[in-house]
Amino acid sequence: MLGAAVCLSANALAKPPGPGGFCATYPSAPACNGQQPACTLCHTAPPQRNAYGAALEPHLAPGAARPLSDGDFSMALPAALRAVESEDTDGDGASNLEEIQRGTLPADASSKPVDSGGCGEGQNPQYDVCRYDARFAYRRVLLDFCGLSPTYAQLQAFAALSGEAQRALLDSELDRCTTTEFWRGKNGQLWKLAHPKIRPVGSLKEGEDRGAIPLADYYDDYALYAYAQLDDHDAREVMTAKYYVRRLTGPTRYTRVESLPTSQFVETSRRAGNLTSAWSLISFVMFTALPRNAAAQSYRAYLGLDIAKQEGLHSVLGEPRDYDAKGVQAPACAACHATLDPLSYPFRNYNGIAGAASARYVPNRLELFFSDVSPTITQTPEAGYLFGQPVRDLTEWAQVGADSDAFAISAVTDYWKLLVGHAPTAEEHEEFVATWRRFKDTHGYSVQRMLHDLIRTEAYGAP
Ligand SMILES: [Ca+2]
Ligand SMILES: [Ca+2]
Repeated sequence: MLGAAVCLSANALAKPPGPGGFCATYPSAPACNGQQPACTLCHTAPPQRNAYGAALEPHLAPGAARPLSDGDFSMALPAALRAVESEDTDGDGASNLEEIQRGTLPADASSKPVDSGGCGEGQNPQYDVCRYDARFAYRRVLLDFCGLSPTYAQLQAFAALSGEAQRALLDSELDRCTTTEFWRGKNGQLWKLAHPKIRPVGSLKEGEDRGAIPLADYYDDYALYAYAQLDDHDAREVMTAKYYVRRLTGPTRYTRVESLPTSQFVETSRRAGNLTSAWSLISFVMFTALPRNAAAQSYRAYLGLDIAKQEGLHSVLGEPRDYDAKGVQAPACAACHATLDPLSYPFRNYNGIAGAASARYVPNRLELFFSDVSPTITQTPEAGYLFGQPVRDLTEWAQVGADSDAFAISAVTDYWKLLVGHAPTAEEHEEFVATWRRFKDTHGYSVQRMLHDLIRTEAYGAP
């Protein structure tokens, strides 16, 4: 999708109000975990419906002329959802309602609720199966955070402790291990979490480990990411920081600095953490007039929403305006671009690759460098929309994003995948929601405190 239009292959549209109407009807469904279900709940790719979407269709305002307006669709959706609750659309033995409530897919027979059977006593003499097992958690903590298995003597000593002493040792070992190079050092666990957000390219690396065509030093991006995850710092600052972070070695430390004059060039008032790092602008804006790729990458990396997978669509009325004449008003494109284009406008003055003006905020950038792209390109506003909410520029975009549930869900999901081993399942839904809510509402976005919660979950500590 590099700068190009995101177009769907079909000739009509999914209904933007669909996910919202679904969550209004089933607010406690796992798919509505503080965000909205993907369009794939009802569609293969919009507008083609999957089996569940097809079962709903005849119940949507039967007899009314097609296509339904968004308003008529919204009115008719709750009754249609209820009308097919008792059906088993995919024939997997679980009703649609049961699947919705338990977080499985009503149009996919391979996704169905599993009863956590086999949790009786004596199934596994080594571990307390189906219940939190502190010895299992202890082994995991040392492996996941220190990169070492406990010795036999350590395990014996742990087993001899009281339950309370075991919990205290788990906490202190977590704190000790997160100071190791394995966790926080170059290419350590935190850096691995950052890879898909930063998307490094060795040949373009400037500075340490310089590549053949050095364009920007993305180790600055790793440093800010790691800093925001450590030591009770506020994890949101990966998106909102107006400062930079320097990495010191032997052992690795991260320290906040107000500027990095040889590698970062956006003035303080225009900074939005890693969204405006030199590397993000060089590699995601590149040569494009309207930086859709930078917006989509930021949305995916920090808010967990992938527009190419129909996630996080919040259509803005009257959009897309197609200021750069890419043809995004074609029906098959408009479904995504009504979200993506207004998401991209706040990037309009952030320059990618352009000689001495590279990786800088340039007022009137489109007027100066891109006026020949289309007759209307210079009308592109700097104000845009995130989650359907107006934002005046990229710093506000970043703040609204960082404060959203989507940010907390995405940040905790990263650690859940790393530590539990997979994205939260339907069975883990309650523990997962409790963990991200406490991260947001109780822990002040401290990853360190959230990790102490996470190692206490059954998802982590039940063998
Ligand atoms: Ca079913
Ligand atoms: Ca199913």
